[in-house]
Amino acid sequence: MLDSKVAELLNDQINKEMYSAYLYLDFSNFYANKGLNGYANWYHIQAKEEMDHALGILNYLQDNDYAVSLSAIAKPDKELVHLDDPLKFGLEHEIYVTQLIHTIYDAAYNVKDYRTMKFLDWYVSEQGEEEKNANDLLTQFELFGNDPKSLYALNNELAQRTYTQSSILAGE
Ligand code: OFO
Repeated sequence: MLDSKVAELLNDQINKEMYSAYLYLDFSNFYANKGLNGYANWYHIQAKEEMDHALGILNYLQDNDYAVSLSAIAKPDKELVHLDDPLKFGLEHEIYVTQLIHTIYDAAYNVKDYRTMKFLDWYVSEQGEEEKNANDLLTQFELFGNDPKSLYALNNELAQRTYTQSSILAGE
């Protein structure tokens, strides 16, 4: 039986992960409209991964006999103007999500909920990777994004990204 505070935080996190997916779809649309289909592809796949993260938590709550309750997903509210705006907001957003995951981890730790801590280990590592990816995207753009040929090459590189289902759902 899950502690009610831990379960509520996990339930809220489903919404936060779905919002992340929405936010990244918004970034993808921005780049598609700018003709940068590689960047659009990268964020489209990122959105799918975020949905996997949401489903991973939903499954965990269901497996632990918690009645999941879904709430409305907010409209992405970032004003995107410059080509690097999504990259900056993306890094900021991942740092924020890391804090959310750590808050749930703290709540689980406080009630000695070792099962949830073990479950959240995957999300803790994933956030480390995602902060790094977001930081790398921004650094590459800062280094090369102002040169059209380099931007063309970067965009082509990002077009190669393909989706693989997150391992958090591998048991499905
Ligand atoms: Fe859900 O992985 Fe980052 O935000």
